[in-house]
Amino acid sequence: MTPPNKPIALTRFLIEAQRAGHITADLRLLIEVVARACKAISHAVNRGALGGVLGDAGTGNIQGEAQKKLDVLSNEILIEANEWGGHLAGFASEEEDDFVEVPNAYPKGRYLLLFDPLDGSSNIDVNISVGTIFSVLQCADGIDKLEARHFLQPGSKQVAAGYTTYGPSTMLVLTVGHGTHAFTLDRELGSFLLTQRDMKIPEDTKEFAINMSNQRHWFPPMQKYVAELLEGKTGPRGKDFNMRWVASMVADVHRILTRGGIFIYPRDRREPDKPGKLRLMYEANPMSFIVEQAGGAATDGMRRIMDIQPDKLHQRVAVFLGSKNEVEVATRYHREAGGP
Ligand code: AHM
Ligand code: MG
Repeated sequence: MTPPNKPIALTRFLIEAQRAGHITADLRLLIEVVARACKAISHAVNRGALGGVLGDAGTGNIQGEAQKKLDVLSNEILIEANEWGGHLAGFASEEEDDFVEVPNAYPKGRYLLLFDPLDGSSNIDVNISVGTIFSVLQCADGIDKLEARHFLQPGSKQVAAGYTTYGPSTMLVLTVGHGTHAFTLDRELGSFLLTQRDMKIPEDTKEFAINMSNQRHWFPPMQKYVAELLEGKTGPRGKDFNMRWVASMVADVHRILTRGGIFIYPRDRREPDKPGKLRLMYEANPMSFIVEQAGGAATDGMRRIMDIQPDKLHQRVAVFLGSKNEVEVATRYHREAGGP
């Protein structure tokens, strides 16, 4: 028997989850392979300038964003690691125009893997934390030809979600629908060790995360909500709020999982046809699953994010997530105003 204080490895955690009936053997393999790919990405991120991986790739993605060399490399690492295992029917990535099929040379499986290979990549060149976000869905049975519509499932259908943060230490945070758990990469052993079981987000908070430079573009309910936070103790909220914004969603969400807070990327007036900046399938859904499993909440200001029926792979969404009571307050302001 392992002594109670000795952290267990991800492999053992997953085998126990399989024995408990929480995951299938294929899903276990899938998560292990994703974790292995994240170790390779962590290595590349860590090497930084020494690995010649900093800077722009000179290409753009379908959303018109410039790709960093590490965006492209991380995307390749995730696809190459997962395509041959036989557990996947296909991938969808923030860095790919369309979904990616498993090559015919390999057997096909029942899962769909969606990811943002390197989120917050504008932070790479300044040596600030970045991360990988992933989501796993099940593919409908009996499909001859994989199509984009097979991926278009609400977040409530996710069977697993996680992120890896490449910060002072590399951590993997994972849910398979039975709590949210954190693993820290032991570089000497080369394995992720369970360092926090059942993370719990405090229900109340005095900390918010938003890019304040966009304030002039916000709609009235956002203006009102944040103005009241800033009024502090003498304002209607009756307490002083602190603000943090890393501009790396994984880092901001990790802080919120650790000590509470609310993360907001609202819809604004800049691009009226796009509801917010963040992507539903690669960012908002997996983070919402992780946050809800830790006792937090996630909405788009009006609805629970995981109830949204996607109509496009690269769909964007407004995001309010974190401490349950604070997300409720922000959501109430939007509902009372009738949107957006
Ligand atoms: P990316 O996927 O292109 O890196 O964009 C997502 C990132 C999030 O990690 C972060 O919360 C947000 O963009 C920051 O946006 P901004 O620079 O507008 O503050
Ligand atoms: Mg991203």
